[in-house]
Amino acid sequence: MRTMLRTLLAFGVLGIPVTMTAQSEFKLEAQTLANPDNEPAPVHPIPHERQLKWNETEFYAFYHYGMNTYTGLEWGNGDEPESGFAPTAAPNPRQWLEAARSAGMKGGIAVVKHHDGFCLWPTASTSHNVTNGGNDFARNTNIPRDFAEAARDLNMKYGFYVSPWDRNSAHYGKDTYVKEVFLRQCAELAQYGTDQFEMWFDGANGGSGYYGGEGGTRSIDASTYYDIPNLRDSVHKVCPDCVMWGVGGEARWIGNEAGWAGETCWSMGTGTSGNENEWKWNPGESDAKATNRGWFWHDGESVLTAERLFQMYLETVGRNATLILNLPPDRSGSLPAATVSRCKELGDMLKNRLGNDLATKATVTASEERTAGATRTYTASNVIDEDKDTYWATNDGTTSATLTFEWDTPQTIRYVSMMEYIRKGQRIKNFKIETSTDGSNWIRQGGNIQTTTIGYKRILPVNGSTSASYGNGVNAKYLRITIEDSKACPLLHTVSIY
Ligand code: FUL
Repeated sequence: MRTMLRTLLAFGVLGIPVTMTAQSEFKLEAQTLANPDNEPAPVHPIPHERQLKWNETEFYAFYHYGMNTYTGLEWGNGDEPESGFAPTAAPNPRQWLEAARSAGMKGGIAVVKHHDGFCLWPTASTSHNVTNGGNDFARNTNIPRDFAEAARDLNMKYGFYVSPWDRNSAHYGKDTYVKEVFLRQCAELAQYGTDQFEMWFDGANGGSGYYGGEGGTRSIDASTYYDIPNLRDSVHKVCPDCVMWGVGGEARWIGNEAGWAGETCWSMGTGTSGNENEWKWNPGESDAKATNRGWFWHDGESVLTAERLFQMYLETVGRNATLILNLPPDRSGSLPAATVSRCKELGDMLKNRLGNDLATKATVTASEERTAGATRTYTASNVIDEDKDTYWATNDGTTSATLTFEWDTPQTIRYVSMMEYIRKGQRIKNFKIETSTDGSNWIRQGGNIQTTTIGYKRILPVNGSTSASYGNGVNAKYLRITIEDSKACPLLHTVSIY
């Protein structure tokens, strides 16, 4: 561990600038004149490999736990005595992650330092940490260590939320904070596992605080203050798959904390809808609460219904964003029983509603299939072969086309899920979905929902509502997806029908 830390510090996390190559790179693909596989050219920007892997995590948990759990605050001022952190039992990150897994989540991000500056691991960067906590459970707490171990054991993804804003530190607002406190903390956290998938840096930056007793208000310019290019490159050298969220510049905030993305949602640009013309790959993540009070646990709070959480899922994961759903541990350091059972209920609902893929039982045809290459085909059936690396494509120049699914017997259909092969850029700009019982009369489905973008994943409820309950579904022997407009030939790797 010592050696790793030395290595990390040596390559720049403590201030030696390194080159700014880490985020959403221009990836120059080897252009061979021959192109023996007849692969379509990418439409830039394209995601970095780590952004692709991050997208595949889709749905994961957020755990806000720390000093605020014991004070009842949402934003501690930074002057809370360390003795106030006093879990009534040993904090149990494994229990947190097991609940998430039962909800169908693939990982989680644990808050290990919030704006109050209290660190949930024994750090050398400040005395405001667990080792000075109020009881033995506190003093033995090491959330990054236990969280990473549990995640690995459960085969889940994991990462940490470390607040750049620190209302406790006397250094905040000065250069010394970045070099001696913040970057050092990130370097320490990187030691807890090179397989982290995301580091979370919230956008709350500067304001009033304790600041080592001096008090007052300190403000910074987040775009320059935190030495982000250095931090990003340094973390990537140790944790190559770790997406730096928010100020880190590799994935974006979806623009609200209510669990929805725009019906149109590009993986470029900012906010709920993104922007199809932006140069940088910047996919959306939606952070939302599963409970009805704050991010941290509060006495008397309740958990949202499984129906409401399912709606959030459809409006985020189903709209080309990821969903990070907050599950707050209580004062015992575990999730309350009500949260655990709601997670299971949600997981069962997801399995029941989005678990039995009817597309795999259909015959699929396309209006056009790209000419095969030496080792690749682009047939319609690639969208149901359960292989994300094979895809259906049209020839260059064809930007509208249809994919038709036909079953031997009529099916009851409620949701259609589509995934673009975004490795070559997000392309589709307009599509529609229709069903038919006879193959000649077609009814457009999806109500008034905008059917513009698809991206990493798009799930369209055929009844046009993400909030209405499950419903009776639509009876169909045929389902047709028409790509009406695309930046270049459309590429779909998977279509699922439920
Ligand atoms: C925000 C913070 O200010 C909130 O307390 C919370 O952690 C949320 C997820 O991010 O920026």
